[in-house]
Amino acid sequence: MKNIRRYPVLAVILCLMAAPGALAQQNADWNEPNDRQSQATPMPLNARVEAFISPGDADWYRIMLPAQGGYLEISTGGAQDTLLSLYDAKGNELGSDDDSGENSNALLYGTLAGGIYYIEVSCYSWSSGAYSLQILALPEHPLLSLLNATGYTIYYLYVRPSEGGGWGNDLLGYDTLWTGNSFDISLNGPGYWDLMAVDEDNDSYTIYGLYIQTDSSYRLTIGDIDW
Ligand SMILES: [Ca+2]
Ligand SMILES: [Ca+2]
Ligand SMILES: [Ca+2]
Repeated sequence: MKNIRRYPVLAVILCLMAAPGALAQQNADWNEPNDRQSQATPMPLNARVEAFISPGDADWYRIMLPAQGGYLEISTGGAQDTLLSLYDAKGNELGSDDDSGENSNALLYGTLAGGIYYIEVSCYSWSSGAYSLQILALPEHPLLSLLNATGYTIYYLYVRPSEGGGWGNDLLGYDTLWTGNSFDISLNGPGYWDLMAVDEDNDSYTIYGLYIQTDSSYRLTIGDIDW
């Protein structure tokens, strides 16, 4: 009898401990029902939504790109192992990703024409949990403003994508970049970029893996010199 009496007390305590978390998780996805393209939640650009996913769940979102199109970066965040797929207005899959983002998060990016697109978030693991979805519209040609703070005149300047490829042509051409002056480099898309400068003494300065999303600046100092 003593044991039987204890169970209800124990059960009540367990419920009190478990219920707030479970309720908060179930209520976390205000976008449901959104399991199909026709139920997709409209989402503005440059926005972030917090939602909840379980195995078997699919969360659809709808975005609209202005007529001129643009460069989009779509990513998930949080501890869940998510998958991302992108579809055009007719439902053709344009791309999908599993783990290119942070940890097990998904990341899709690229230049898209104007129009309506659909994003599907699904779950790769057997656990349920919260995630965030972020949609960033980025400039197709972000400007990197390089300030020469080395104390020396720069004669040659090169840029290349960090993922590979040659340095290409000297961006300065017949010009030189005096110390204290800036030079704007138009990059061929957001992403990781390497930069190399050569000064009047033929000393070089190389910066690897600058992550440029939007117009940015970099201050090149003597500390960047290659030894
Ligand atoms: Ca959901
Ligand atoms: Ca859903
Ligand atoms: Ca993943």
